[in-house]
Amino acid sequence: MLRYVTTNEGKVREAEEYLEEVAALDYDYPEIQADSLEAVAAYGARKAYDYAGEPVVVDDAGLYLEGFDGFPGPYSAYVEDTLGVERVGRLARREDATGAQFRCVIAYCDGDPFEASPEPVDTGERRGQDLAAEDRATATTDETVAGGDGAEDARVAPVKLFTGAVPGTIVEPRGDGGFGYDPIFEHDGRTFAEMSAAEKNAISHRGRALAKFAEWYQGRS
Ligand code: ITT
Repeated sequence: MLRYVTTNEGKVREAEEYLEEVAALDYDYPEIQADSLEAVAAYGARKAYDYAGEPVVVDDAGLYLEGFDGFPGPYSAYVEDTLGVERVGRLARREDATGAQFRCVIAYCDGDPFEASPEPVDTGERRGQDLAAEDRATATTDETVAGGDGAEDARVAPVKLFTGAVPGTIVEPRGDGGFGYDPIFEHDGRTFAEMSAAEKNAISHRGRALAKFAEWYQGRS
């Protein structure tokens, strides 16, 4: 059984629309401090696989404010907990920095190596390289195999990554749906919190990453 590893029920609801046989695993995997979602997700997927012993998906996402050089990005959860969504929204609007993007990275790990597409799976051989830099370099590809995370203990199992992004504008909060930053993130005239889960999924960062993952995973199983 595929496990969607998250403490966030909103993510599970969205994932269920794409994946037939998936069960949530409420495991708070350690999140490393890194400047890419890829590194955080890859590390988390290896840790979660070690913990669960069955195929896992870890999903790391963030809000990137263009006028703030991508802040809060991989620190989005911390910023939501400390500042809160409304203040982030006010800050962005006050600074006229309302251009934004949501990004999502899905990391899959089942302990096995993958078909080498588009590049070889990582193994211990890549130890010692500047893996964080590699993660940054691969951040723009749609589908890649993660290099790692800079930590020694969770680097052995191969991880496959799928990414999705969606552009939007930061607005005053509207809507009751979704979660996290959804009420302040407008895309095509509506905030994500004003959309149904299906509508959000059809265009969202997570939906795009999940669609790529689901297609690949079907071919694999
Ligand atoms: P897990 O790590 O347990 O999966 P989380 O909510 O901490 O749960 P992330 O680290 O991926 O998940 O999320 C980073 C932040 O971005 C967090 O504040 C989320 O609420 C927010 N976020 C993630 N996806 C989002 C989405 O689709 N819409 C709005 N906010 C989102």
